[in-house]
Amino acid sequence: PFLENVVKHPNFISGDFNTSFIDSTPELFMFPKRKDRGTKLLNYIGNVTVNGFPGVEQKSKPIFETARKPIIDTSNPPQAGTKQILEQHGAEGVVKWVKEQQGVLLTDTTFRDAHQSLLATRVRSNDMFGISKESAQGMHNLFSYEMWGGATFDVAYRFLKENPWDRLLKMREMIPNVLFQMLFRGANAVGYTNYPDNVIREFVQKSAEAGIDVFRIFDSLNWIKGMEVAIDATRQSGKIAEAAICYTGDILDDSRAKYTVQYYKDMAKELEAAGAHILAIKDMAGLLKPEAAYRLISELKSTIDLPIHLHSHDTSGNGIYMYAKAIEAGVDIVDTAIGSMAGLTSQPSASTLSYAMSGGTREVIGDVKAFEKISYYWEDVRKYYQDFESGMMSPHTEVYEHEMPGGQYSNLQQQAKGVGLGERWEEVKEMYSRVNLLFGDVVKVTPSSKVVGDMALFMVQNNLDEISVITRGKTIDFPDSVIEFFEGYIGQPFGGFPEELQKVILKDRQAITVRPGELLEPVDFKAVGEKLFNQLGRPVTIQEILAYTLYPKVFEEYSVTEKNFGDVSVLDTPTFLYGMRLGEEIEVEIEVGKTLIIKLVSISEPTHDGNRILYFELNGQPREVSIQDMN
Ligand code: 3PY
Ligand code: ZN
Repeated sequence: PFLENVVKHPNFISGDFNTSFIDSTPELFMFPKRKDRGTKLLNYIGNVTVNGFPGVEQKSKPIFETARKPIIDTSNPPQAGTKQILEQHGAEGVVKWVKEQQGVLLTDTTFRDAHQSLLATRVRSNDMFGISKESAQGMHNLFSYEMWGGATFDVAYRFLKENPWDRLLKMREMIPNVLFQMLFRGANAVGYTNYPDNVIREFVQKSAEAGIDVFRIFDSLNWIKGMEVAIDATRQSGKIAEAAICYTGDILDDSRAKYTVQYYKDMAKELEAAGAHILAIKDMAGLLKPEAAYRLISELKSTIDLPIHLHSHDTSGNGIYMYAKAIEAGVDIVDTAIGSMAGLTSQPSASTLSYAMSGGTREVIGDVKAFEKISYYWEDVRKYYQDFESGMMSPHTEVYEHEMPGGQYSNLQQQAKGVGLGERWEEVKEMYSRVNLLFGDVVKVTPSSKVVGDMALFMVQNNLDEISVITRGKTIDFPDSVIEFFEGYIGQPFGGFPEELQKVILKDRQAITVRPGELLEPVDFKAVGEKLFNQLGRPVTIQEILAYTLYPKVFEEYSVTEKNFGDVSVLDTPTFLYGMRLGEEIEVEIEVGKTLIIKLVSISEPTHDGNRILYFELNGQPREVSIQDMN
């Protein structure tokens, strides 16, 4: 009945139901006592113990050592850093300060791209919180932490069943001294399709309020129109707009004449004019070769007046040498990861680069000993996620052929396994590069890379090649993402779409050539809020409204999980992924100062209806839960 009272309330009807509405009408929000958190967690643990976790081999929970924490004193606040420069001198002040540095600055990607690229984005907030305070102390002189955005937002809700906004807010508290950076896909925000302009603006504003300082904004086709709204919104929020050029092809290879030095220089000038504070070179696949890096950075330095921030992946094994050449050419900031989360499809290692540059004219700004100490922690944590490793054991120079982004490699591999193509992974990779050429040699980064990946999987699965796609295409239902791409809803590729293929894929649909944001109706956040309110039976925040707007289905599923199991982010990762062993006892801190002690005592054989009863002790009291055995 309280729901009825709420929806009939005049303020609710007039749409004024934000928190002030809740504050002024508390009687409407007297909820029945929540099912207790302990029981919900037991249900979660019971379920994973019996049925396993998607993507994790079902077996008895391995014994993991407790992750080694570095001995770093966290009793005093950490030293002031770039965050304080932004607070005191604004975005321009940060730009000026960056330009004054003689050494090279680092962005640490361990909390975002490193695990997106090595572990299918599965690293949980709990493991990040476990090292945040030590990182703030030991790595106080970084330029930034890249710790949000890209695929982390989606994966947090979809697979980890946790709230990415909480991650941001809590880490902000623990790391108050260094800039927080997020990866923002221009008009695609942190999703896979274009969103209306008001969604982009609201997302940027709310992320800024929650603690993001640097927005690395890119467009998956290097289409500047797709970046302008986000750049403007970032400037409006008082934060740092880092506009990115996605690097593809090879500027030193005359046979790949599409993406030349001049192409990149023109784009850099346009981004400077569009209001960028910093220019990023986003080498998402690690294609930039050392001599090319020297040439590109040198030319860009003499073309624009912005600091240059280089992002790359170490898939080929050339990362450190490439960074060294870029540093020699004057790059201001480079992206690295903590050693045990670095290398291969991830970023080059911070400590390795520090030693590589030591004694030269431009040393790395950072404490190499702190990087090393923090690396032990990640070395142990990484083991929890062993089932999400890509299996890549050594440098792959073939990346120069397939051009697959580091952040996509392990994710596409999971996708391939999901559709039964795990055994044909080599073929999928080869097809990926053929699809790129079929599409006219496009920039490949989320979401355009996902389109290429989806098409590659589709072609391998259906035994199609370039010719049969064209000749039989009229009768083929192509994947939705591919159709959307050829309709122009991801933007316009440099050089246009291959016309014949476009016709085959679109059939009688019409393609657009304007910015999709100009055509999309603004989202009515109040209406979405009402809908969610009715659906969930509780007040919702603007962050939840945004999450739902980006991925309605994912958010709905997350909400159901949250309702049934509560906040599962409090569980340690081995328990979250494997459940519990018989006789095992764990401690779960559900809030500061409130710890549950959980012991799994026994598990029954399945009952006639296929349920198993799990007998626990919760803080010494017997509890049982009944779980449907899906095996
Ligand atoms: C992302 O968009 O998630 C990426 O990491 C692109 O490289
Ligand atoms: Zn990357």
